[in-house]
Amino acid sequence: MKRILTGIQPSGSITLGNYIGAIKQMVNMQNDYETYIFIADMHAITVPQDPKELPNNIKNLLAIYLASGIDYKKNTIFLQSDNIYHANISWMLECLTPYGELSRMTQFKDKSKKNANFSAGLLTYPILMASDILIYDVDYVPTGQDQKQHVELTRDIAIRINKKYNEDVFKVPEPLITKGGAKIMDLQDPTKKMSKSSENQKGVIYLLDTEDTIRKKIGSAVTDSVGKVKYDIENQPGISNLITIYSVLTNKSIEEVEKEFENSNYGIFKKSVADVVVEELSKIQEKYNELVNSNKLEEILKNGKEKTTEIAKNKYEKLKSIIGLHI
Ligand code: AQP
Repeated sequence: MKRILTGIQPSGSITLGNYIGAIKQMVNMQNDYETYIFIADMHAITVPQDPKELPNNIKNLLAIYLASGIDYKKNTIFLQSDNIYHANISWMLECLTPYGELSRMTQFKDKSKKNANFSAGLLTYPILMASDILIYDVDYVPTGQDQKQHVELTRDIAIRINKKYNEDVFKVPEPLITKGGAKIMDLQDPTKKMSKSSENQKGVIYLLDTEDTIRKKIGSAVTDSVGKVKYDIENQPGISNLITIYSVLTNKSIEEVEKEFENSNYGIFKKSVADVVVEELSKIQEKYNELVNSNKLEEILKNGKEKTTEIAKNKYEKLKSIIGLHI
Protein backbone atom coordinates (compact mmCIF):
# COMPACT_ATOMS: atom_id res chain seq x y z
CA MET A 1 0.00 0.00 0.00
CA LYS A 2 1.34 3.46 -0.90
CA ARG A 3 1.97 5.76 2.05
CA ILE A 4 0.74 9.34 2.52
CA LEU A 5 1.06 12.04 5.17
CA THR A 6 -1.39 14.83 5.77
CA GLY A 7 -2.27 17.28 8.54
CA ILE A 8 -4.07 20.42 9.63
CA GLN A 9 -2.86 23.24 11.89
CA PRO A 10 -4.82 23.79 15.11
CA SER A 11 -4.65 27.52 14.41
CA GLY A 12 -8.31 28.18 15.21
CA SER A 13 -11.71 26.55 15.00
CA ILE A 14 -11.99 24.13 12.10
CA THR A 15 -13.97 25.46 9.15
CA LEU A 16 -16.19 24.02 6.46
CA GLY A 17 -13.28 24.81 4.10
CA ASN A 18 -10.92 22.58 6.12
CA TYR A 19 -13.58 19.88 6.16
CA ILE A 20 -14.33 19.90 2.43
CA GLY A 21 -10.77 20.61 1.29
CA ALA A 22 -8.89 18.31 3.65
CA ILE A 23 -10.80 16.17 6.16
CA LYS A 24 -13.28 14.68 3.66
CA GLN A 25 -10.31 13.78 1.45
CA MET A 26 -8.59 12.05 4.37
CA VAL A 27 -11.74 10.00 5.01
CA ASN A 28 -11.90 9.03 1.33
CA MET A 29 -8.24 8.07 1.17
CA GLN A 30 -7.94 6.02 4.35
CA ASN A 31 -8.93 2.78 2.64
CA ASP A 32 -6.54 3.15 -0.26
CA TYR A 33 -3.37 4.35 1.47
CA GLU A 34 -1.32 3.79 4.59
CA THR A 35 -2.01 7.17 6.13
CA TYR A 36 -0.16 9.32 8.65
CA ILE A 37 -2.44 12.11 9.87
CA PHE A 38 -1.04 14.72 12.19
CA ILE A 39 -2.06 17.80 14.11
CA ALA A 40 0.43 20.40 12.95
CA ASP A 41 0.74 22.35 16.21
CA MET A 42 4.37 23.35 15.63
CA HIS A 43 3.35 24.89 12.32
CA ALA A 44 0.53 26.74 14.04
CA ILE A 45 2.95 28.64 16.28
CA THR A 46 4.71 30.29 13.33
CA VAL A 47 2.07 32.98 13.90
CA PRO A 48 0.99 34.05 17.42
CA GLN A 49 -1.35 31.61 19.22
CA ASP A 50 -3.08 32.09 22.56
CA PRO A 51 -1.61 29.47 24.96
CA LYS A 52 -5.03 29.12 26.61
CA GLU A 53 -6.80 28.48 23.31
CA LEU A 54 -4.22 26.24 21.65
CA PRO A 55 -4.85 23.10 23.77
CA ASN A 56 -8.58 23.39 23.04
CA ASN A 57 -7.93 23.77 19.35
CA ILE A 58 -5.69 20.70 19.39
CA LYS A 59 -8.25 18.61 21.24
CA ASN A 60 -11.11 19.83 19.06
CA LEU A 61 -9.22 19.05 15.88
CA LEU A 62 -8.50 15.51 17.03
CA ALA A 63 -12.14 14.96 18.01
CA ILE A 64 -13.26 16.44 14.67
CA TYR A 65 -10.94 14.12 12.74
CA LEU A 66 -12.57 11.14 14.45
CA ALA A 67 -16.13 12.48 14.33
CA SER A 68 -15.76 13.09 10.59
CA GLY A 69 -15.01 9.42 9.99
CA ILE A 70 -11.23 9.13 10.27
CA ASP A 71 -10.66 5.71 11.76
CA TYR A 72 -7.85 5.66 14.33
CA LYS A 73 -7.37 1.94 13.72
CA LYS A 74 -6.68 2.44 10.01
CA ASN A 75 -4.55 5.58 10.31
CA THR A 76 -1.62 6.68 12.42
CA ILE A 77 -2.79 9.86 14.13
CA PHE A 78 -0.31 11.98 16.08
CA LEU A 79 0.49 15.39 17.53
CA GLN A 80 3.52 16.88 15.80
CA SER A 81 5.10 18.35 18.96
CA ASP A 82 4.86 14.95 20.69
CA ASN A 83 7.54 13.70 18.32
CA ILE A 84 10.76 15.53 19.14
CA TYR A 85 12.52 14.27 16.02
CA HIS A 86 10.48 16.43 13.63
CA ALA A 87 12.20 19.60 14.85
CA ASN A 88 15.60 17.93 15.26
CA ILE A 89 15.59 16.64 11.72
CA SER A 90 14.22 19.95 10.50
CA TRP A 91 17.34 21.66 11.92
CA MET A 92 19.64 19.36 10.00
CA LEU A 93 17.64 19.96 6.81
CA GLU A 94 17.77 23.72 7.43
CA CYS A 95 21.53 23.58 7.49
CA LEU A 96 21.47 21.80 4.15
CA THR A 97 19.07 24.22 2.42
CA PRO A 98 20.10 27.54 0.84
CA TYR A 99 18.39 30.59 2.31
CA GLY A 100 17.42 31.78 -1.18
CA GLU A 101 15.18 28.76 -1.70
CA LEU A 102 13.13 29.71 1.35
CA SER A 103 12.89 33.43 0.82
CA ARG A 104 11.28 32.96 -2.58
CA MET A 105 8.40 30.83 -1.30
CA THR A 106 5.17 32.60 -2.29
CA GLN A 107 3.44 31.88 1.01
CA PHE A 108 6.34 33.36 2.98
CA LYS A 109 6.24 36.49 0.84
CA ASP A 110 2.47 36.84 1.38
CA LYS A 111 2.38 36.11 5.10
CA SER A 112 5.49 38.15 6.00
CA LYS A 113 3.93 41.21 4.34
CA LYS A 114 1.00 41.00 6.75
CA ASN A 115 3.18 41.33 9.88
CA ALA A 116 6.44 43.29 9.89
CA ASN A 117 7.56 41.41 13.05
CA PHE A 118 7.15 37.97 11.52
CA SER A 119 8.97 35.10 13.23
CA ALA A 120 11.99 33.32 11.77
CA GLY A 121 9.76 30.22 11.91
CA LEU A 122 7.57 31.69 9.21
CA LEU A 123 10.57 31.59 6.89
CA THR A 124 11.81 28.14 7.87
CA TYR A 125 8.50 26.31 8.30
CA PRO A 126 8.58 24.74 4.80
CA ILE A 127 11.64 22.86 6.04
CA LEU A 128 9.75 21.61 9.07
CA MET A 129 7.13 20.47 6.57
CA ALA A 130 9.85 18.73 4.57
CA SER A 131 10.95 17.00 7.78
CA ASP A 132 7.34 15.91 8.53
CA ILE A 133 7.11 14.36 5.08
CA LEU A 134 10.59 12.88 4.64
CA ILE A 135 10.70 11.14 8.03
CA TYR A 136 8.00 8.69 6.94
CA ASP A 137 9.30 7.97 3.43
CA VAL A 138 5.86 8.72 2.06
CA ASP A 139 4.98 8.14 -1.57
CA TYR A 140 2.50 11.02 -1.85
CA VAL A 141 1.58 14.26 -0.13
CA PRO A 142 -2.06 15.23 -0.73
CA THR A 143 -1.89 18.91 -1.42
CA GLY A 144 -3.83 21.92 -2.62
CA GLN A 145 -2.37 24.34 -5.13
CA ASP A 146 -1.22 26.61 -2.26
CA GLN A 147 1.17 23.99 -0.82
CA LYS A 148 2.49 22.62 -4.10
CA GLN A 149 5.57 24.84 -3.97
CA HIS A 150 6.45 23.48 -0.51
CA VAL A 151 6.19 19.90 -1.74
CA GLU A 152 8.52 20.84 -4.61
CA LEU A 153 10.97 22.21 -2.03
CA THR A 154 10.70 18.96 -0.07
CA ARG A 155 11.55 17.01 -3.21
CA ASP A 156 14.53 19.27 -3.92
CA ILE A 157 15.83 18.78 -0.37
CA ALA A 158 15.48 14.99 -0.59
CA ILE A 159 17.15 14.79 -4.00
CA ARG A 160 19.99 17.09 -2.91
CA ILE A 161 20.73 15.13 0.27
CA ASN A 162 20.54 11.73 -1.45
CA LYS A 163 23.00 13.00 -4.03
CA LYS A 164 25.35 14.76 -1.60
CA TYR A 165 25.78 11.68 0.60
CA ASN A 166 25.39 9.24 -2.24
CA GLU A 167 22.75 7.24 -0.36
CA ASP A 168 18.98 6.79 -0.52
CA VAL A 169 18.40 8.62 2.74
CA PHE A 170 14.94 9.84 1.77
CA LYS A 171 12.18 8.69 -0.53
CA VAL A 172 11.36 11.50 -2.97
CA PRO A 173 7.60 12.14 -2.54
CA GLU A 174 5.12 13.19 -5.21
CA PRO A 175 2.38 15.77 -4.71
CA LEU A 176 -1.08 14.24 -4.95
CA ILE A 177 -3.54 16.80 -6.24
CA THR A 178 -6.77 15.36 -4.92
CA LYS A 179 -9.97 15.14 -6.94
CA GLY A 180 -12.94 16.93 -5.45
CA GLY A 181 -10.74 18.92 -3.08
CA ALA A 182 -12.75 22.04 -3.83
CA LYS A 183 -11.62 25.40 -2.50
CA ILE A 184 -14.32 26.98 -0.35
CA MET A 185 -14.47 30.74 -0.29
CA ASP A 186 -15.40 33.24 2.42
CA LEU A 187 -19.18 33.83 2.45
CA GLN A 188 -18.74 37.58 2.90
CA ASP A 189 -15.81 38.00 0.52
CA PRO A 190 -15.91 35.15 -2.01
CA THR A 191 -12.65 36.26 -3.59
CA LYS A 192 -10.83 35.11 -0.39
CA LYS A 193 -10.59 31.54 0.86
CA MET A 194 -12.56 30.60 3.95
CA SER A 195 -9.98 30.46 6.77
CA LYS A 196 -9.78 29.62 10.46
CA SER A 197 -8.02 32.91 11.09
CA SER A 198 -10.40 35.15 9.12
CA GLU A 199 -11.23 38.36 10.91
CA ASN A 200 -14.88 38.43 9.87
CA GLN A 201 -16.48 35.34 11.43
CA LYS A 202 -19.69 35.94 9.46
CA GLY A 203 -17.96 34.73 6.33
CA VAL A 204 -16.79 31.48 7.89
CA ILE A 205 -18.80 28.38 8.78
CA TYR A 206 -17.13 26.59 11.67
CA LEU A 207 -17.73 22.89 12.02
CA LEU A 208 -19.07 23.40 15.53
CA ASP A 209 -21.43 26.29 14.66
CA THR A 210 -25.04 25.85 15.81
CA GLU A 211 -27.79 25.23 13.27
CA ASP A 212 -29.12 28.74 13.80
CA THR A 213 -25.71 30.32 13.17
CA ILE A 214 -25.13 28.22 10.05
CA ARG A 215 -28.52 29.24 8.62
CA LYS A 216 -27.87 32.91 9.40
CA LYS A 217 -24.40 32.87 7.86
CA ILE A 218 -25.56 31.18 4.66
CA GLY A 219 -28.67 33.37 4.55
CA SER A 220 -26.52 36.50 4.62
CA ALA A 221 -23.83 35.20 2.21
CA VAL A 222 -22.91 37.76 -0.43
CA THR A 223 -24.56 37.13 -3.83
CA ASP A 224 -25.08 39.35 -6.90
CA SER A 225 -27.76 41.02 -8.97
CA VAL A 226 -27.80 38.44 -11.78
CA GLY A 227 -30.55 36.44 -10.10
CA LYS A 228 -29.67 33.02 -11.62
CA VAL A 229 -28.13 30.02 -9.84
CA LYS A 230 -25.22 29.68 -12.25
CA TYR A 231 -21.58 28.69 -11.75
CA ASP A 232 -19.67 31.75 -12.93
CA ILE A 233 -16.72 32.56 -10.66
CA GLU A 234 -15.95 35.82 -12.42
CA ASN A 235 -19.39 37.42 -12.28
CA GLN A 236 -21.11 35.39 -9.54
CA PRO A 237 -18.38 34.33 -7.08
CA GLY A 238 -20.72 34.11 -4.07
CA ILE A 239 -23.33 31.94 -5.79
CA SER A 240 -20.59 29.82 -7.38
CA ASN A 241 -19.16 29.19 -3.91
CA LEU A 242 -22.55 28.08 -2.60
CA ILE A 243 -22.98 25.83 -5.65
CA THR A 244 -19.60 24.24 -4.86
CA ILE A 245 -20.59 23.60 -1.24
CA TYR A 246 -23.94 22.10 -2.25
CA SER A 247 -22.35 20.03 -5.00
CA VAL A 248 -19.65 18.53 -2.73
CA LEU A 249 -22.03 17.74 0.10
CA THR A 250 -24.70 16.15 -2.11
CA ASN A 251 -22.27 14.45 -4.51
CA LYS A 252 -24.03 16.14 -7.41
CA SER A 253 -22.19 17.72 -10.32
CA ILE A 254 -22.18 21.50 -10.82
CA GLU A 255 -24.43 21.03 -13.88
CA GLU A 256 -26.90 18.95 -11.85
CA VAL A 257 -27.04 21.66 -9.19
CA GLU A 258 -27.59 24.40 -11.79
CA LYS A 259 -30.41 22.34 -13.31
CA GLU A 260 -32.01 21.62 -9.93
CA PHE A 261 -32.21 25.33 -9.12
CA GLU A 262 -32.74 26.81 -12.59
CA ASN A 263 -36.14 28.19 -11.61
CA SER A 264 -35.31 29.04 -7.99
CA ASN A 265 -34.55 32.40 -6.47
CA TYR A 266 -31.49 32.90 -4.25
CA GLY A 267 -33.57 32.61 -1.06
CA ILE A 268 -34.76 29.11 -1.92
CA PHE A 269 -31.29 28.07 -3.10
CA LYS A 270 -29.64 29.36 0.07
CA LYS A 271 -32.16 27.48 2.22
CA SER A 272 -31.30 24.24 0.41
CA VAL A 273 -27.57 24.88 0.86
CA ALA A 274 -28.14 25.54 4.57
CA ASP A 275 -30.19 22.31 4.85
CA VAL A 276 -27.38 20.12 3.49
CA VAL A 277 -24.68 21.87 5.54
CA VAL A 278 -26.76 21.52 8.73
CA GLU A 279 -27.45 17.86 7.96
CA GLU A 280 -23.76 17.07 7.36
CA LEU A 281 -22.45 19.03 10.34
CA SER A 282 -25.08 17.89 12.83
CA LYS A 283 -23.99 14.25 12.29
CA ILE A 284 -20.38 15.26 12.93
CA GLN A 285 -21.29 17.35 15.96
CA GLU A 286 -23.22 14.50 17.52
CA LYS A 287 -20.18 12.21 17.33
CA TYR A 288 -17.86 15.05 18.33
CA ASN A 289 -19.84 15.59 21.55
CA GLU A 290 -19.51 11.92 22.44
CA LEU A 291 -15.77 11.97 21.81
CA VAL A 292 -14.39 15.29 22.93
CA ASN A 293 -14.15 14.47 26.62
CA SER A 294 -13.36 10.77 26.32
CA ASN A 295 -10.06 9.18 27.33
CA LYS A 296 -9.82 7.81 23.81
CA LEU A 297 -8.20 11.03 22.62
CA GLU A 298 -5.19 10.75 24.90
CA GLU A 299 -4.83 7.08 24.13
CA ILE A 300 -4.81 7.75 20.37
CA LEU A 301 -2.12 10.42 20.73
CA LYS A 302 -0.05 8.21 23.00
CA ASN A 303 -0.10 5.39 20.44
CA GLY A 304 0.67 7.83 17.64
CA LYS A 305 3.59 9.25 19.60
CA GLU A 306 5.07 5.83 20.25
CA LYS A 307 4.76 4.59 16.70
CA THR A 308 5.99 7.75 14.97
CA THR A 309 8.82 8.36 17.43
CA GLU A 310 10.30 4.98 16.64
CA ILE A 311 10.19 5.64 12.90
CA ALA A 312 11.55 9.18 13.25
CA LYS A 313 14.35 8.11 15.59
CA ASN A 314 15.68 5.74 12.94
CA LYS A 315 15.71 8.52 10.37
CA TYR A 316 17.40 10.85 12.85
CA GLU A 317 20.13 8.32 13.63
CA LYS A 318 20.67 7.74 9.94
CA LEU A 319 21.07 11.46 9.29
CA LYS A 320 23.39 11.92 12.27
CA SER A 321 25.51 9.13 10.96
CA ILE A 322 25.85 10.37 7.38
CA ILE A 323 26.36 14.00 8.42
CA GLY A 324 29.06 12.96 10.87
CA LEU A 325 27.43 13.84 14.19
CA HIS A 326 29.12 11.09 16.19
CA ILE A 327 32.50 10.01 17.44
N1 AQP B 1 -11.23 27.38 2.24
C1 AQP B 1 -10.69 26.18 2.03
N2 AQP B 1 -11.17 25.40 1.05
C2 AQP B 1 -10.64 24.17 0.83
N3 AQP B 1 -9.63 23.66 1.55
C3 AQP B 1 -9.13 24.41 2.54
N4 AQP B 1 -8.15 24.21 3.43
C4 AQP B 1 -8.02 25.28 4.22
N5 AQP B 1 -8.92 26.21 3.89
C5 AQP B 1 -9.63 25.70 2.84
C6 AQP B 1 -7.38 22.98 3.49
O1 AQP B 1 -7.42 22.56 4.84
C7 AQP B 1 -6.15 22.10 5.24
C8 AQP B 1 -5.74 23.00 6.36
O2 AQP B 1 -4.47 23.24 6.36
P1 AQP B 1 -3.78 24.16 7.43
O3 AQP B 1 -4.53 24.25 8.68
O4 AQP B 1 -2.40 23.62 7.52
O5 AQP B 1 -3.64 25.56 6.76
P2 AQP B 1 -4.46 26.58 5.98
O6 AQP B 1 -4.64 26.14 4.57
O7 AQP B 1 -3.75 27.87 6.18
O8 AQP B 1 -5.88 26.62 6.68
P3 AQP B 1 -6.71 27.85 7.16
O9 AQP B 1 -8.04 27.36 7.58
O10 AQP B 1 -6.70 28.95 6.12
O11 AQP B 1 -5.92 28.30 8.45
P4 AQP B 1 -5.23 29.66 8.86
O12 AQP B 1 -6.32 30.67 8.87
O13 AQP B 1 -4.66 29.39 10.20
O14 AQP B 1 -4.17 29.96 7.83
C9 AQP B 1 -5.25 22.16 3.98
O15 AQP B 1 -5.28 20.91 3.33
C10 AQP B 1 -5.93 23.22 3.15
O16 AQP B 1 -5.70 23.05 1.74
